[in-house]
Amino acid sequence: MRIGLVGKPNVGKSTAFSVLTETPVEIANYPFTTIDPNVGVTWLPLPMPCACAELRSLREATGRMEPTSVDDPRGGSVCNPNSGSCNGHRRLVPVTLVDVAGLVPGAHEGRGRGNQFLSDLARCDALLQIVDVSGSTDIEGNPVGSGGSDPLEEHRFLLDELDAWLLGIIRVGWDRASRRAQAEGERAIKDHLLDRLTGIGATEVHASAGTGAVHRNHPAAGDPLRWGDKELHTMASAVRTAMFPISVAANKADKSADTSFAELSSIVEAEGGLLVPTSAEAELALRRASSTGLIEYFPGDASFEITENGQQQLSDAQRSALSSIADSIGSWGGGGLVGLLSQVVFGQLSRIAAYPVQDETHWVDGEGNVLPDAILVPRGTTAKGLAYSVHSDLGAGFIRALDARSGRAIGADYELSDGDIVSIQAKT
Ligand SMILES: Nc1nc2c(ncn2[C@@H]2O[C@H](COP(=O)(O)OP(=O)(O)OP(=O)(O)O)[C@@H](O)[C@H]2O)c(=O)[nH]1
Ligand SMILES: [Mg+2]
Repeated sequence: MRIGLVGKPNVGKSTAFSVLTETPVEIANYPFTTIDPNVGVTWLPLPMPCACAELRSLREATGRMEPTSVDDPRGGSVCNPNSGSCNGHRRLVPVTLVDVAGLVPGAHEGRGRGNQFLSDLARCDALLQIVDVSGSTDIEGNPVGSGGSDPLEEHRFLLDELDAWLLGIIRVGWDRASRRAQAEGERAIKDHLLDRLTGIGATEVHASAGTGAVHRNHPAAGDPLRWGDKELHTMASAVRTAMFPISVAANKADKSADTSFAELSSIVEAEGGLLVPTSAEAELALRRASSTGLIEYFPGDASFEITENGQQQLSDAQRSALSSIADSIGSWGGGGLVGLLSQVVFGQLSRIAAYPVQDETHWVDGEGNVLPDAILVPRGTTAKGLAYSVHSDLGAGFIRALDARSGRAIGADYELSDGDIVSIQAKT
């Protein structure tokens, strides 16, 4: 799972990246602070309790385990995650984030830093656009105090630049492809799209979305040899929508009088995305207070606990500043940056979790680690598809799988449910 943080310069992309990955990166109030992309990992809690909760109940019910004691540092969790962690059956899974350089209108014509860096977004499953709703920066990210760019315009031009980027890639070799389509039919067009776009993550589904949109929107377009700018633009735009679903963080909401953003919200929702008001800067303050042990805070929550350490060290002013930050995140709704990202991954991208195990009786791997992996896969993924996402050899040698809860055999085409625990048997 890979998500790109995009937007015009100076909106808070790197601040959001820093909040989510807990990695310090360069943040400054001028455009193009970031040039080379920052890549890091954020940890998202699964919406459902970890499957280790069931294992624990089972063990308790059969007298093999005492009920969780109040001082259990793991809050009852009994799994051994290979990556991430699990506390109180709150299982964290990794999501890769890419924070790229800012994009300005006309980037596809070489303005600003051009659109070369968009290839940094290759293979992203979705994009999160950070929009500055405070009006403190113009469309190119220059600080202006107030009356800065319009959030709607900021969103629209970003889509246009992404379309122009894809269009530029698709145009290369188009004449030849459209001639080939005369003999070979539309397959030649899809092959062309795949040739040109596989490197950035396109698949058959995206190629079909592109050609399908031309037929829908230009029924009189005729054969591809006659497709012109309009048709190619429609195709690029449809490929973009399919490849890079977009949601929006209405950032710097702390400096905005109105935090409803109804118009931008409905535009984003019409495209299948969502919008959440955020303050990356405020969340960074909460994260820092939490990582230095002054408060205990779950990202996205509207409240936090002050630790003993914090009781001694935080001044009244600091306490009330932190409280008002948490209150704002609560009053805006949506759970801040983590809440937004969770809705993108589990809602918009409909990812579900599957737990591959080697031993279906004890739910362990070869080394005895309990439920070592929680893998995110798209809803609709089959048992064989899961095998492939664990390892290509496991997919290629797939014989059958077992549902570890029931012990029943499941075939290659079995569609996984959220939280399935699966043991895969394969030829080695
Ligand atoms: N008030 C306010 N300021 C913010 C917020 N998020 C970021 N900032 C400030 O906005 C400025 C730009 O932040 P960056 O994270 O560097 O922005 P960027 O989008 O990565 O910028 P480029 O790398 O130049 O494209 C910095 O001064 C941040 O402190 C926010 O939520 N509220
Ligand atoms: Mg930056």
